[in-house]
Amino acid sequence: MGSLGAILKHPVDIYPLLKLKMAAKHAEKQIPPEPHWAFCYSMLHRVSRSFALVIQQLDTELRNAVCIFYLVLRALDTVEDDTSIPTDVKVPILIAFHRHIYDHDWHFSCGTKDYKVLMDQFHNVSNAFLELGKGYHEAIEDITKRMGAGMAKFILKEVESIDDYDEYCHYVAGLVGLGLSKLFHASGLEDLAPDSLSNSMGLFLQKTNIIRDYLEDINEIPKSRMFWPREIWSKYVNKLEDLKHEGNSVKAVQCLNDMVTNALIHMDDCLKYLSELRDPAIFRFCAIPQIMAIGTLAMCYNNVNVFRGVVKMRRGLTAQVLHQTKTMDDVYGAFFDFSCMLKSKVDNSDPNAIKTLSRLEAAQKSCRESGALNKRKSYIIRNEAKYNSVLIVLLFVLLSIIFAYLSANRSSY
Ligand code: IN0
Repeated sequence: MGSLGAILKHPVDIYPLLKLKMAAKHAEKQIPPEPHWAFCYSMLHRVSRSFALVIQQLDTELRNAVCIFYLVLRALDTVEDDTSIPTDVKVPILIAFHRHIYDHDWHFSCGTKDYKVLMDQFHNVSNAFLELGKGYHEAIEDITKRMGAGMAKFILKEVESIDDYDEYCHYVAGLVGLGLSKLFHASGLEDLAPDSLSNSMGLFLQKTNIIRDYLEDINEIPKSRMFWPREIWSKYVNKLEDLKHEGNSVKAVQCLNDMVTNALIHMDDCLKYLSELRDPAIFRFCAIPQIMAIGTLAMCYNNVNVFRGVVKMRRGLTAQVLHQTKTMDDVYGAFFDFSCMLKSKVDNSDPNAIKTLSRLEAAQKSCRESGALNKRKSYIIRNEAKYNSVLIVLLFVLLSIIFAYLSANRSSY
């Protein structure tokens, strides 16, 4: 549930963590009885944890389509990620993946742990896919085809320029945005969002993952995976792996801050996309990962630990985001708070300080102009202060009681 130390430091996490635990228990009980659907939903819970809970709240028909889309993409990703598959085997699989999903018994063994199970028993995913409606089939097939081709292109090519970086992120995440917008539209619950906004939603998430996962990707065995664009890192070091060496900490953090500043470009499009959603469950499904992303960027910015281990939002904060994100006002509040946190970490001597601050200020302006900030109660960072003062008062009362008790005992001797 989260370590005791973290809970004592952040007592505000206790209630959301308990609620999260209960929601997870409830979701586990809702697994459908048909074996192929049971496989898909239990797989979803195993590979995406908290995100699965948000998918679970979607309208049934759309939920099934999103669950299958998610698993198809995870499977495609497992093939792309498995550095032990030779290129001449991997490329044809990626290119033909959109056809494999129509095949009742296609499977290809690769990946590890849960992903290996997903790949070995992929026939369950195909069987469930075949039961979806035509509109969903078209959207999933089209995106899988374009993503597989894009991934194949980048197996043979490195991410050199910032344009390459945007193109790679488009294939692996921007297209997910386009696909989801098509699924929402096919469900009849939303208008079709403009492709450029859907793309930005994916880019913001994927760039955050690429920044956060630097060390994991560079240390990948048998071969490093490199997604940071040379156009950015070559300003600071000669080789991407040099960023993890302790002697290069100052340059490494400047490079990291440059990467975060690049990701911030997408904030405004994300706010626009979210503000145009109508269905409350779709809204939550889309908003929660975006808030997690800006929260993660705020943790990573100016933080040398990105090059030493894993920098993540604590579980309690994730639980808070899951339970407190209901309306667009909550999103403006969270984006505003995390932008404040980021702004307070910007050092004027950083080479990109002016650019970073202007991007953050632009996002804060949108949040302010929405009018949501004045009427909101309090969110994440402010809450913490409120609960901490309650805790200090409680501690003070407890100490006074102990003191009074000890004084009374002493006078009786
Ligand atoms: C996602 C996205 C996602 C959700 C909602 C709207 C989106 C719009 C555009 C693009 C992507 C959108 O969200 C998930 C979130 C997730 O999986 N979180 C993990 C945590 C983690 O760190 O991995 C969890 O365990 O909760 C996401 O990251 N991706 C994703 C994949 C498929 C679908 Cl259908 C939706 C992956 C990625 C690469 C960012 C697109």
